[in-house]
Amino acid sequence: MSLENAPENTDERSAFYDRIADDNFTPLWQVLSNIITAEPQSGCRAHLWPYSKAREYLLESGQLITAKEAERRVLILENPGMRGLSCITTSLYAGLQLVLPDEVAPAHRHSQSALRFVIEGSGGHTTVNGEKTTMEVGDFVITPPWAWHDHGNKSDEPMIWLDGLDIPIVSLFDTSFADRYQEETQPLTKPDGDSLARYGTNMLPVDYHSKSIVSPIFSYPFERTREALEKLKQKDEWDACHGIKLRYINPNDGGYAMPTIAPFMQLLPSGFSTRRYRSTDATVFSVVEGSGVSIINGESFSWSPRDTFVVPSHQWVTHETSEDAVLFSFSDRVAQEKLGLWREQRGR
Ligand code: 1HN
Repeated sequence: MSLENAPENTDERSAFYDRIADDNFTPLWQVLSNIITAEPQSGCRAHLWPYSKAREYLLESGQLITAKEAERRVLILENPGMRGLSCITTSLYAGLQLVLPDEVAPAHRHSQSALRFVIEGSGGHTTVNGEKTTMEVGDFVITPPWAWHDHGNKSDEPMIWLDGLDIPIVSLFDTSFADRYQEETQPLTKPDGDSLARYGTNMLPVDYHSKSIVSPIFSYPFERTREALEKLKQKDEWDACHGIKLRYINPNDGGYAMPTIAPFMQLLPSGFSTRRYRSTDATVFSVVEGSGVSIINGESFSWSPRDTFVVPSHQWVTHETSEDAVLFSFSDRVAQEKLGLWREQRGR
């Protein structure tokens, strides 16, 4: 079922539309079928950004500008169907960030939430609300809305990570605020690993009762996530569409770790072919281990470690692997669920 197309035009109607347009009125019946569609009509297109190319461009940008001058030295992964809009899906932003040895990305804060997913390097760090977190490949790190954050790299290798932000969502609501810290970096007020020890060991401090919608854990180390997936592989009751898929949670309530972005990690065992699946949350994938092929809306995308690819809303997808593959992903599913909008469909 779809809504009817616009009614026929007559000279009399056209004259009326023109006349009321001057006073900022528009007849709904002329636009109804464009604004209420039977299915999602998105500009968002499936796409894959190979890491070899991304890395080359990032390192080249490292010769052109410092992290400090750029504020954040990031190459935006711009959806080919929405160029110029600084987004990877209609509702989310993604980019790849480079911090070179001894560089600092200065402290600031904004109302947008951010996640970091570490792709290359070891021993770089990000400081969030007075707590420093060391970054290792595969770690998932949160910057909550309005939290002071700065990044650094005291190692002798480049650090590269994927940034995911809810920039288009915040724009939609016209709620963007940002602020620069008075110094380049913020003071450390907690020991490293404090929040992980306090909130991230399946225990909570006695008398802790936070209802915060952002997880109090800043960093979810890859090591633990990987171990969990490996353990779950032993019992071969895998989801036909997702293989073994876990979501990162907020220990306050078991909900998603962030209020606007839902993060996941999944393992697709070697030789696994997923059943067709689609959902309304356009999803960004970052390949951690293994290689495979995803068929998105009939188009084939071959991926290998460190590549990024995006699956648009409501497009059928299947994944196929010839070795164990580990995929990190994120989408706006958490926001859609809260708003009663999220849908999924499993094919045969
Ligand atoms: C930001 O603050 C970071 O803190 C990265 O690393 C990317 C893109 C737009 C706006 C703020 C960061 C960003 C950003």
